[in-house]
Amino acid sequence: VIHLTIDRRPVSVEPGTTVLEAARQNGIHIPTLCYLKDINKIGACRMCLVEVEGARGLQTACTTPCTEGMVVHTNSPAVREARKLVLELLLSDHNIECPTCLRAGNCELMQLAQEMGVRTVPLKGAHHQVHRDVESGAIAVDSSKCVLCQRCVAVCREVQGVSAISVTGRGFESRVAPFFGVSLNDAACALCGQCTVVCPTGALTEYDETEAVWRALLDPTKHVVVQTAPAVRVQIGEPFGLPPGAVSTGKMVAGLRRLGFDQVFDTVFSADLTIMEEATELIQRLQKGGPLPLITSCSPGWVKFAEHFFPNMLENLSTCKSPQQMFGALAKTYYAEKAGIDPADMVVVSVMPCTAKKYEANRPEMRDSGYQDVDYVLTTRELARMFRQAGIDLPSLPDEEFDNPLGIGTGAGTIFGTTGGVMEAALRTAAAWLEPGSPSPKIEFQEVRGIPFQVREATVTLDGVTLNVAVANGLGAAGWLMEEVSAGRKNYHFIEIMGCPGGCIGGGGQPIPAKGPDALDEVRLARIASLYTIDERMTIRRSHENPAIQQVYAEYLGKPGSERAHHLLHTHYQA
Ligand code: HC1
Repeated sequence: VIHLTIDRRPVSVEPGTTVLEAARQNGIHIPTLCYLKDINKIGACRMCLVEVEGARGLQTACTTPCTEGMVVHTNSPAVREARKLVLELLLSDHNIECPTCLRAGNCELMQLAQEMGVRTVPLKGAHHQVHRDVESGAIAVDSSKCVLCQRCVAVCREVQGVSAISVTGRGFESRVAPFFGVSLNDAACALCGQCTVVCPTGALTEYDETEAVWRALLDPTKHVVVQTAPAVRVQIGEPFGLPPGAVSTGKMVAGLRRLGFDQVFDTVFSADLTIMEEATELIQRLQKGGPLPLITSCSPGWVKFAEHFFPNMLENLSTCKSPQQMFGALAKTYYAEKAGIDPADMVVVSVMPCTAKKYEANRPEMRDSGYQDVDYVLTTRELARMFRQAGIDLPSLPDEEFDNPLGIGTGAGTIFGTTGGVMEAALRTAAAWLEPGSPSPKIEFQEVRGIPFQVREATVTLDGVTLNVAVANGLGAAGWLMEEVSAGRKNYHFIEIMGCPGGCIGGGGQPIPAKGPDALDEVRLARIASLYTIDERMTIRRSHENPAIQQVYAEYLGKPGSERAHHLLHTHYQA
């Protein structure tokens, strides 16, 4: 144990602890900007400068290890002056059109400027060149708001294992961009949006489609329907001050009706549909001997990553479209027919915790209804902004129910939103189908739950056959797992991969925690717990028991894997 003094307070820490960690462990606040717990400790921004007695000059707390007898001052006049100067320098080259920025109200740079008492930006001089990139239609890049903290670079490399972006150029030419300065759209970027979650400013954000959705809602010739992803219901309360993971399903539905959507539907319905098709595909592949492992394909960031980096594995990906896309295809066919609406006059909007879903909706093959199946994708953050623009205070709304029939979902479809959930939902139905006489078919598969360090492995016995399964969340883990499988070092029958840490509840379009990205782990766990609670409380917890799903097969699709189901609900991938 090491003993030191921080701000005249005696403190004891384990060897290897940095001054920043020691301060945090003891409730002493040191401001940070580039620092990201366990991911980015590069001391680049100099916001965490502290005074260490006997050391030459000020030290960065995030990179300085504690030593025996050290005496640290975190709040001396020299420290405050240095931090203020650092901020003034950053702001002198920053686009300070703050009221119009998407991050207004939730910008770490602005919070720090307030904290440090910066009242003017006295330094004038040269500026970085400004580059903006919205070509992907999923993520927007604005270098005029970038502080070069490199959190985005670190998360892309260390967590996601993609390394799509880096700092290119020198001096005032420097900016964060893919190699050779190309657009994100032309890079091997998965568009997962994890960079947007850790960006402290408005330099990296979701591509905003709220105006387009407002226009559709105001167009009297359009029938506008909305679907909401499983994870959104446990995220949307957070920007309105509800605790992380607060279940806000009914209030969200009420809010969407007040925005003017004609029908408010649930992606949980089509998650159940995905299970019907995917469990059928799993059983067929098991019976025919492959190709195995079957790998889930509902996470579009993961699909894009696989297309870039593992083209040899594409035949292992389930041909099932994601629930978002199954919903769109059915909305503009089955629902349009039932409701007597011309699909040309229908607008399908999704609310997703994901930036890659915007890209998925725009993929050219996602037009099996004869139209673009999903017209607009809003992230959870965009929906929160629309609620605010409409003066809707979510917590004070009453609870309302989804519309029918595309609004009926089960517990299985709900847990799609967390890592392990798609696997568990598929196993619930596969178990029931393979063991029809079983007196108590298994519902909860605890062995595939939780956020694994890299990959969670389990064996599951169905109808006397032992299946090896694996669950990976985050593209870094996915890449590692695919290397193992490609090399033949690991053998599985079924793999679930979600592109973001924790699954969709940790997606690139999630609300950014008020406490900053270091609170993400805690927030993700709260959201996961809430999804399992919703599942536990539902009377129908298996997808094939969803009456609306039974109805859509009886009235329209025939049976799982039918020709029509294949036409509307399945897809292909491009190496
Ligand atoms: Fe997801 Fe999915 S679970 S991909 O994480 O399969 O985004 O929530 O909507 O499509 O259902 C996201 C979440 C979401 C799809 C479903």
